[in-house]
Amino acid sequence: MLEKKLLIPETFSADPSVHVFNGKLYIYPSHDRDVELESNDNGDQYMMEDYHVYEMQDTETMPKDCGMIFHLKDVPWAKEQLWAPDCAEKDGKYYFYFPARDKQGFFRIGVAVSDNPSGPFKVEPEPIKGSYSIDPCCFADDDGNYYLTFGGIWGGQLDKYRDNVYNEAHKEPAGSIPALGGRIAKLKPNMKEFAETPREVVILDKSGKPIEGGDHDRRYFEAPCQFKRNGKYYFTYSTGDTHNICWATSDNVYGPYTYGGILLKPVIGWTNHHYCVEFKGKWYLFYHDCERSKGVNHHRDVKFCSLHFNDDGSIQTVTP
Ligand code: FUB
Repeated sequence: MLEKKLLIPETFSADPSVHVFNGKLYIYPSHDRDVELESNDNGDQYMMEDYHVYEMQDTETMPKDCGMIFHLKDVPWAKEQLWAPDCAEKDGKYYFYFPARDKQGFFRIGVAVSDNPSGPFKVEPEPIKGSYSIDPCCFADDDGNYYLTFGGIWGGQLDKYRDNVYNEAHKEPAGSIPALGGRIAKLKPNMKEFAETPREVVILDKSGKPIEGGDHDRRYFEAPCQFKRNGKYYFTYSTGDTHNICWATSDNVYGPYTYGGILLKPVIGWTNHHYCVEFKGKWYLFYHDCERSKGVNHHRDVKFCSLHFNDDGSIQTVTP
């Protein structure tokens, strides 16, 4: 059984996004570098320089490294920090979304395109116009529309934005002020541009009030994942400094989403990042931890385990 085992022992890997393409699982993780770097709250230790893609025949067979997707030097607009990516398929083409700091130090989201889930991918010369912050997740709705959700506070810079405009003076809301939400924008049919101005993904508590900025156990921090099950939209995310992965649901892709509970409790290491995927009728949770590196935050390893839903659609909490 590979559940909760090291999947990519030859290197460090993090931030898995996972898709079923052509009947196989494809893992698109970040590639943590085996170098010594000092950790801080800005995430300066996450100095990743390339991406690899991994193909997994089934949940019993170790993934195969299909090679490098691209290197930082292949991205003309990017300066550093290739953080959590995602990939989506449309009409036989594969679109790989990734964040990086541009030459001015602002996170933007780029796209690379391939005819094959394992590449080779060709990087678009410019980031997506109007994109900012980190952690893109591309959700394919069953009506043929695709949406990009994204955003992360602190090192990911989302707390500096209001109404999609950057201002250095802005801070993460505190106390009873509503927390910031992730962002969502429908993609144009070309999958390389936003079809609309990004909107905020509001998360409400069960009484219908927005989750407060001071509620660090439940407020949105980073790492969005969106999926649909039995007609319900799920929005799952990390709470950052309290290290939970939480889940929320809505009848509308844009939200508001109602907070449901904790999906994954804190793992070893600061960051908690995940992806929920259905494969051959069963649901799986891919995540990372720093068990092997004994808590070195930028030496993470991708793992997975089964994910269980209750009859009412609620998710059973996973304890790593
Ligand atoms: O890997 C760098 C950053 O750490 C990701 O973008 C976040 O989600 C967190 O896992």
